[in-house]
Amino acid sequence: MPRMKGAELITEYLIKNDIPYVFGICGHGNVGMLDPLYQARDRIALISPRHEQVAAHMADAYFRVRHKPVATLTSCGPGSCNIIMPLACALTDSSALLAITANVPTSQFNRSPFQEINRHFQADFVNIVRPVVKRSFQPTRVDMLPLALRQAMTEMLSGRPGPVNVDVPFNVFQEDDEVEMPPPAPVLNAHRSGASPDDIARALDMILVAQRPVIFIGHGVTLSEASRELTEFAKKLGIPVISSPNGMGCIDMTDALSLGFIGRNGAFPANEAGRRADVVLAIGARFDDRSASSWMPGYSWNFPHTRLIHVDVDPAELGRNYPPDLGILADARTFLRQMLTASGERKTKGEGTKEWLAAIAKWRAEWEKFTRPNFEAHTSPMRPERVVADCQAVLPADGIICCDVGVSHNWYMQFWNARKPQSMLNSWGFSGMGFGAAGALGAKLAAPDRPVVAVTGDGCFTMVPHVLCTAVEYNIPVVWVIWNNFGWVSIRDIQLGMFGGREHGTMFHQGANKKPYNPDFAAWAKASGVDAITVTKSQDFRGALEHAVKANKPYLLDVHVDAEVRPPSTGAWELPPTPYKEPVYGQRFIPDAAPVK
Ligand SMILES: Cc1ncc(C[n+]2csc(CCOP(=O)(O)OP(=O)(O)O)c2C)c(N)n1
Ligand SMILES: [Mg+2]
Repeated sequence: MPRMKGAELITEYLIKNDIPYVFGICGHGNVGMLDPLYQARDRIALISPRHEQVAAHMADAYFRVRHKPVATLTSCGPGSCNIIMPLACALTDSSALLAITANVPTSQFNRSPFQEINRHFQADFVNIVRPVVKRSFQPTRVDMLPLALRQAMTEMLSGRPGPVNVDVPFNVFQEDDEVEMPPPAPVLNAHRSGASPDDIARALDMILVAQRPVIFIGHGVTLSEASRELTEFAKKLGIPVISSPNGMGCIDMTDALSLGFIGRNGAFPANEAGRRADVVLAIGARFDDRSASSWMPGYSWNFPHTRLIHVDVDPAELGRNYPPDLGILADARTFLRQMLTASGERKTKGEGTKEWLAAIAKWRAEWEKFTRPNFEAHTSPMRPERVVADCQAVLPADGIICCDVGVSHNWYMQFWNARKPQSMLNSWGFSGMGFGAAGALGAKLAAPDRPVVAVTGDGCFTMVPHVLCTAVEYNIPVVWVIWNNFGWVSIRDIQLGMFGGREHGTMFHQGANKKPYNPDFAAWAKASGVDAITVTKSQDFRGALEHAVKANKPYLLDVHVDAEVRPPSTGAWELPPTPYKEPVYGQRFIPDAAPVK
């Protein structure tokens, strides 16, 4: 057995698992890891952003685009505490990353050395991080590393993927021992579970007798790389598809069978179809409040009136919100393949879903008529729809859009047509501000040949403005579109709707007379070495974005967007105990959109 330092073993194991990057920030706790990374710099690159939050968002986005993980490296104490929020984003959206954190030397455990947290237990980072990772490991000797590393990598990618933590005391990086390099861990989707033949037969029975079937897809379909099978199955049986944000693009959203997103600011045809469906086949989707109109019956869905077939790899999701009529614990792609095979052996009913699809086409036409005119509107500041439309026109089908949090995200949910899987990134479960602006860097490293555009609010961007430095230092050519509306406008609108139109603490102001304030983002970018353009009117945006994408270098567009235009509401969102009133904000669309009882 070779004699190796702990840090050398970790480095070699990352390389053995084809991990090309470590995103991390130094500290005294992890300096022992930097030298082996230096020695191996031709095989694994260290990228060092200016905030640990950015490192973890980058790793998260990298995985979402490539379905291969990278590692983060943070020091003991505050450095590692800075990744709690992005780890929560990754966990709640089932994204894998290996978070290597440093800790104090084992010989100093419980003596309160510099940066130890030990109120309840020695070197207690694992309890800080515990709720936001799938698993945490704390090997305290070099000979514990091989097992911990193999188990950590395996845990991260098996079943429902997620972030995993390996917490390494200072001395474990430095000490050496005779250790065997463990075998590489299985890659994502190495083990796929299927449904039982009985369940496939029952699911098919339910779908074939349905008059108004709907498929609802989530991140599980993206993660299992089931886009082809999903599209084939939907087309074969003529079933429309509703997408939750991280399922977007699994069916080309310009396809007539794609209804878009559902929920408060979903697309009207999706909410209409969802609440009128007689059978819903949900695959790798979890019916969170925002895609289920806070579970109020009749707005987006109508369970138990509607029958539900729910397929997921995670048993915790089956029946979390709606007890399924048929719950199936299976991998999405395997299930769809089984359904395709089984449906080939069955006769589909004559008329299929023709009538249902005709009703949906009518809703789509109404929705288009209501929304489309604004997609071409010439205004200053810009109308939100126009920003979405021009992005759509400029980005190629395989371009990647990395969304941040806020009003801009609501508009992209409602109107973005993702053409391919893994091309529309959203912090959905946790909505961590900064995910879009920072994640874009990781997305670009995962797909260097595809354009990557981050759409980020002025508030979100101001939380992580140092992404500019990282893009310059490592020459990562992403484009930031700053959706500049001079405030935390998504929250302002909730505040205005709930509290008598009073605004407090939700807009950016300067001075006693409340002059709108923001930094000059373009000047800020230029000071960091990033080219930038300020766009104040709609006529200028498309050309500016085309130019920025073509430039193939880091670029920032400060786009002034009208804060007074709100996304139309086609579903609902309730925040108990405040009784739901329509609309809390935005305009409720369509006269006959009353809930279906
Ligand atoms: C880290 C973090 N802090 C606070 C929030 C709560 N929050 C959600 S949206 C939002 C405002 C976002 O502002 P901005 O980026 O300007 O987007 P806008 O809504 O104005 O389009 C806030 C504060 C959050 N989701 N994440
Ligand atoms: Mg804003």
